[in-house]
Amino acid sequence: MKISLNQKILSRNEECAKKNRIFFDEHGVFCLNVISSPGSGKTTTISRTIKDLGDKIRIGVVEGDIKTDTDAQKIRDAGGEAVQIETHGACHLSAEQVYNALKALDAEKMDVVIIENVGNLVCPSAFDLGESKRVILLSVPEGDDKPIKYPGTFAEADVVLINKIDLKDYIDFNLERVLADIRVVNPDAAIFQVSATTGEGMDQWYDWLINKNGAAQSAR
Ligand SMILES: Nc1nc2c(ncn2[C@@H]2O[C@H](COP(=O)(O)OP(=O)(O)O)[C@@H](O)[C@H]2O)c(=O)[nH]1
Ligand SMILES: [Mg+2]
Repeated sequence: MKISLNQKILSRNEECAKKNRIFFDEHGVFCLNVISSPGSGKTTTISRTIKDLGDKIRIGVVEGDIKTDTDAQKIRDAGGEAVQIETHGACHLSAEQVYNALKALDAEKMDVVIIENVGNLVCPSAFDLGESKRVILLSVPEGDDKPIKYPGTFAEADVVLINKIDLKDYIDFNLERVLADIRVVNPDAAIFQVSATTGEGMDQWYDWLINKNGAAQSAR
């Protein structure tokens, strides 16, 4: 019974993800689904990206959280447009929630829509939101064992941002191991070492975003 209910939920989600993908294609919107543990730096990375690229590309943000609109407020403080989805306990966003949020965001006016998923390294990876590309964040203080503990999540990434790289000399974090472990499950993902607070490495991420923007929306 449990398996068939899960299948129904996932196939309903898949239908709505298709609608989102059509919306993105029709409006020329490049959409990113950003997934990570709580606190690894999603909101900080998105805010800095908006501050640094806001005059080149129009970026809208869909924020997913179990409770509060604090992240949407931070995006607005950074000069971006944001709509908050409160999931009231659900550990991931669904394609339908994103579909409804896109209307509130005026997404057809955007070049890029960034979805900050609910902080969780497991559940969000099972739910296609219709995104063009998927970004997984891993921050240095979380530990270097995350790619081998959550291989399915890392396998689905188009980009892995290793954030809080400014802390690597203060924490027991084997960067070589992390890079090798990601490569085992995902030989093709672009991997960038960044610090969303100091700005280190962010230019490579921006180059990727600007070059991919508008291209291959239906790649997933
Ligand atoms: N040292 C350092 N701290 C960071 C960095 N990025 C984010 N933080 C801090 O990590 C905490 C959580 O960041 P936040 O963006 O809210 O994470 P989220 O829960 O993934 O959205 C905040 O206190 C940020 O200031 C970074 O690159 N380096
Ligand atoms: Mg956040």
